[in-house]
Amino acid sequence: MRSILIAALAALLTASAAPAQEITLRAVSSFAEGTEFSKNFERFIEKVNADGKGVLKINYIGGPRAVPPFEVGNAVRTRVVDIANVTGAFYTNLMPEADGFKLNGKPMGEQRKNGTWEYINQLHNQKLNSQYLARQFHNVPFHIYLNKKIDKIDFSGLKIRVTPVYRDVVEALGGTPITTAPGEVYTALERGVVDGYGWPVTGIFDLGWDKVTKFRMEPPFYSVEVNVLVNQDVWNSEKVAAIKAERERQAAAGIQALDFGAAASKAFLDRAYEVAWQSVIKRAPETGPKLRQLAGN
Ligand code: 173
Repeated sequence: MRSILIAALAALLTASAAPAQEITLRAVSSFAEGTEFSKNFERFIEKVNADGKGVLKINYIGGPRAVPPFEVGNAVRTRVVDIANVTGAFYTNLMPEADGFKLNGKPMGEQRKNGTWEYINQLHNQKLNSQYLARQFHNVPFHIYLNKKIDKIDFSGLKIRVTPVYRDVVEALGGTPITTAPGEVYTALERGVVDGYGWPVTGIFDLGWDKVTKFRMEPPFYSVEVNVLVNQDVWNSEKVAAIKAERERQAAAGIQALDFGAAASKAFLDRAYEVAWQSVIKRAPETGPKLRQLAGN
């Protein structure tokens, strides 16, 4: 994940040499501020804001008080926010298959190599109008935590707080699933509205759940996934901004643009493609025509 974040940052910083206007992006997390599953994201924002001074500023609106967790996916889709820290389990309404990400525990390096990242990125492009910038948390499993002792793995008669992550398995083992956002877990436990809950192995102390939890059922299962998503229009416009900044930098360095107008420009481009394709096809008559056909010009 680190390398892609740095690459993204570097791309954004390309614009830094020009006195371009500072870009401000709005960010939210689907998890409470300062807690386990927001911390990485918050560190990323701090780093971008430190390194990107004058170029790019991420305005961190905050956690679920800003946007309810189950609405964060839609907020990034519609550009209500520009960047979001959110688990796939919270946007299964828009992308049912997001529920499958927890079942892939391979390291991200491998997921990038074997095409998983690319496929999941395409799904985000299509269904969430967003770029799948990074998946965080490798090797962090989930557990079912309980306040009633069970003597075998059977949830009959138990009401268990779930998200889509745990719903199927809780139901399959006889439990009654009750879906809540993380922010409602403490009260639900305190009032006995639920007898247990699903949550990762890490993070229960952040919101004081240790005070209302008696048992952690073994074994751990699945793999936590929390994603950094960037609205696709924002992602694309960063490239436009970087190009604009470079042109401004050249102008500031005294390099003048020689523009001959629309007709001459079009004639030049047609010629440039035609002669280059002819040259390629002459040297590679077997493969060149196919390349040209695929390029569509
Ligand atoms: O709220 C949840 O229990 C949940 O689905 C989740 C997913 C990833 C990280 C932390 C919690």
